[in-house]
Amino acid sequence: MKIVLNTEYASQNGKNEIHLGELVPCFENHTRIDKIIETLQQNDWSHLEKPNDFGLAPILEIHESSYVNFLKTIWQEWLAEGNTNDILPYIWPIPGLKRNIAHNNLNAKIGSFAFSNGTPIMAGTWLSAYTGAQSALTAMSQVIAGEKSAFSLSRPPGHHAHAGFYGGYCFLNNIAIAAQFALKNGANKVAILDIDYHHGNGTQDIFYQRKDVLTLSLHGDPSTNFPYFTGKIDEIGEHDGEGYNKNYPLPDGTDFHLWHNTLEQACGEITNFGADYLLIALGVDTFEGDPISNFKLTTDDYLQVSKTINAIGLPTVFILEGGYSVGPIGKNVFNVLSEFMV
Ligand code: Q9C
Ligand code: ZN
Repeated sequence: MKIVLNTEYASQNGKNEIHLGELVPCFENHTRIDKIIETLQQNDWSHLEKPNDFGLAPILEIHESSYVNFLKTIWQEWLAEGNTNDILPYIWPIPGLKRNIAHNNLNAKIGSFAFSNGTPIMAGTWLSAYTGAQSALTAMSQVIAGEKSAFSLSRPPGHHAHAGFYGGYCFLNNIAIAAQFALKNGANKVAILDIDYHHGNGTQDIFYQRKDVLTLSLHGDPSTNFPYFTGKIDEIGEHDGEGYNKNYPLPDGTDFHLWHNTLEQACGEITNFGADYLLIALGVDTFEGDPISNFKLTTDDYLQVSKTINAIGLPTVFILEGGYSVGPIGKNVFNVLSEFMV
């Protein structure tokens, strides 16, 4: 397998988010990747590829240009008004308020491009997110070129990002960008399997009306978990995409037995679909020690996850998403990749 490192992974360096009514240090921080790199090195895997630059075009295949422009320019606009702290949205034009995304006030504009408040923007955000998308594209291109598997080792994550707004620690939907790139480069169908603890709302929405991308997500039931407003079982896609989105919400406290049975169901769907490539939104926030989640998977359980995904037999791209228990994150990720690490 090839592992591509987002060389700008530390440039996103937010200070705080609100957690249970309190300002706390961001859970999604660079120590996550530091730890994964350390574990890879301890296991004699020190060769990390650098991302190639595919430019903006593959990003604009997925994201609205007004939104990309916002991400590129908002920090300079914020500085120009004399601000120095991270940008956090605090007002949103939800139904009932008049929606005007062309608003000139920065706070109004920021809320128009965001859906949640825990995702700070600072000087390095655009470079970090852009290079992360390039890492995903580089991993995808390796697999298109014949590698059996590749891993984009990157933060910030991507699966919560929609075509036109950010949130849930995500700015650019890396896995959607990579999937679309595969379709533009010869693939007829791709499957996206999201095993992060949280529903992949951005990915679902981006491909909701399409039948060339099967989107599947296993996650904490949105009745009690972020992102709350999406991820239910009756969200099955629409128009051409009807039947090509499947959600597997699981109850709080889910253990490996139930989680893995569900994973096998999802793998069956992928096999029936007949994809050319499989893309995995790899979050290890399903780990029993995760500070913001409550599933019960253990470090050893991820070895079996690797076997089950490998048994599908498709060329596979892994894209890092969440996982906030920093101590064990390296081993947890390493174990998911283990069957592919040849
Ligand atoms: N303030 C990913 O795992 N809310 N995103 C958490 C604590 C946001 C998770 C509540 C969770 C987003 C990629
Ligand atoms: Zn997550």
